[in-house]
Amino acid sequence: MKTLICVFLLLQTVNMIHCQDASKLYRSDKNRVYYIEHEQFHDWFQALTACARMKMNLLTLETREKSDDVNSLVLKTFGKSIPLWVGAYAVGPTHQFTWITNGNPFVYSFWNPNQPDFAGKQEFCAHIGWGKEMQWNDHQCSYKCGFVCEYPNKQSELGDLERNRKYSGLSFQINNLH
Ligand SMILES: [Ca+2]
Repeated sequence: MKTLICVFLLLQTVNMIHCQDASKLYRSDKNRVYYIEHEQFHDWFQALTACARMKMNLLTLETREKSDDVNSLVLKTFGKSIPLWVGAYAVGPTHQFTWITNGNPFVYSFWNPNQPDFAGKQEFCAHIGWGKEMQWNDHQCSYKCGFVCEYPNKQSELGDLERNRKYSGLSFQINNLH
């Protein structure tokens, strides 16, 4: 039985390490933690799933303040604008762009001029990083690029980090913390 538990824990640990690369956790100027995948490209559904596996959400950007914070983090970290999926989808016959974590339609937006254009009537997923200032664009959901995840709320954010740290037995640091 003990052996069985050990094997289970080992598998869980491997799974945890596999799911979250701690070097991709970044702290923003506004003291928020984001997971930014910028090396391995995913389509929108793969990005959604990858965040969920880490008990995170594909990013929601409902305010200018938060959008500016994320844009600033990306531009500072990578030195340029890069396309990254966020958690927004054009829902229903009117193609109303909607945040998938809470179902709210866009109030604030930072679309690149002439976007969203639903090009070819095939662009229903939203990403940031389309233009030098990280403007937004709609793209085919099958397009492959990076993505940004966030913890569901500020309380669980530190709790999850701490749990991951204990669970995996790894010591890691969040980028920009030190
Ligand atoms: Ca477009």
